[in-house]
Amino acid sequence: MSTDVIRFVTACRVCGSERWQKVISFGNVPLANGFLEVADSYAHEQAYPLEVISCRECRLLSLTAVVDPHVLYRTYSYVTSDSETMARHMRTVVRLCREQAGLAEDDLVVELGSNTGDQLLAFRETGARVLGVDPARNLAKIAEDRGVPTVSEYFDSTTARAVAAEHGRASLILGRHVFAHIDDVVDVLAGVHALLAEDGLFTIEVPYAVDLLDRLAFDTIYHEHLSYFLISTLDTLFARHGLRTVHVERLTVHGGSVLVSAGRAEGPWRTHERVRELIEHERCGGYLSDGMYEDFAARVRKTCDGLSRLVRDLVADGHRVAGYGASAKGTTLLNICGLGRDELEFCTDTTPQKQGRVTPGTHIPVLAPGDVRQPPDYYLLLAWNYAEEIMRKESAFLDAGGGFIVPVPEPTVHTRAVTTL
Ligand code: DWN
Ligand code: ZN
Repeated sequence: MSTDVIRFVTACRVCGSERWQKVISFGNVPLANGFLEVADSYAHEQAYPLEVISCRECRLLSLTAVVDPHVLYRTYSYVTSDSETMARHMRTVVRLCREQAGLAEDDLVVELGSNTGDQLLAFRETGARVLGVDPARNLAKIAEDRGVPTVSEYFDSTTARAVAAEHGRASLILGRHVFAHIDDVVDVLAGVHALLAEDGLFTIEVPYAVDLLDRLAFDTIYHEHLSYFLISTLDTLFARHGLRTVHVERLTVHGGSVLVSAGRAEGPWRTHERVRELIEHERCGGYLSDGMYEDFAARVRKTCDGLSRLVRDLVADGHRVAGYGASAKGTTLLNICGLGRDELEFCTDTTPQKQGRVTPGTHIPVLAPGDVRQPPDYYLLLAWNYAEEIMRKESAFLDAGGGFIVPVPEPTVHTRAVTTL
């Protein structure tokens, strides 16, 4: 482990408390998107502590180790999925944001972590002016080539001031699955204040900690995801920094997410009833107490053991198993469940940036779907968040007797004939 690129968390990034509950430790795990070129030896591959703690004051779930964002994001292999599910979701986000922020023609929409620009292209179709901000130079270049102006920087208060000076104030600042990746959230919120119009909205989509806990989506824990938020935690954060939580929508993407909007505290906004309802649900449902997190850790261990056993038994019985979707969460799942090349022949993935490489830590070859000569007997669905779409697309595989192993919340095998637990 190279320690010069990690920082260990002491004070909570939301409330400053140092009263932590230890939740779970997965040991040292490589970076979720650290796909490697094929080599004779991977001895130089780095792995970093992957350990979750919960703040006893504000119930932020946080990793203990923060990996330097330059290591994580300057070249990035995750490209926003071009799946039907995601295309539909992006249209939903446009609709919700337009309704909530009351966007008018020509209003400025700035997206943090804009990736290859798909979400902003969907906004532009509705007449908005758009600007992306993304530190990944390889992806910002693709976005620019597609006509989406993109500043290839981290979004912080300095970048925000520069953007405001050049483009004016934004009516909507959007960050889909990026806020949970940020360590210095205080500086980002200072940037929001510098860039947001007086009556604008700051809208983030983050994995919802309630879904993580309820659905046991523990494989979404990896070094990119520094924070796992409850609405009450976000509300605390926003209130401390002059923002008011206005709307919240629960969404099914990425295993359960929330789209949360905040406006300036002194602005025209009032808090929607659903925000209060969810905060109350979190309080009454035990999400603010130690027991919830102790129980989570025990359930994770049980699912991991069950999955390892299931896959190993299938292989021992002579079945061929491969991974479907070399997702970031697949890296966590395979590494912590101890599933590698002895169990999985290959992983198939549609992302050109991952194909021809091997998976982090487990070194399983990643193949383009078209390069799979002989489908396995079972696919371990590492992109389980697209289960419905993938099983529909792969109906020929199912018709031929193939099966999908869905790993969470507990391992299940789906075949044409039966679904078994
Ligand atoms: O926050 C993050 C989330 C939003 O996205 C990131 N830090 C990284 C990334 O996580 P992920 O890699 O787990 O996301 P996905 O979108 O669940 O990844 C799915 C993977 O599966 C992609 O590599 C594409 C691939 N895929 C495929 O091969 N065939 C996906 C579909 C739908 C398919 O049909
Ligand atoms: Zn806290």
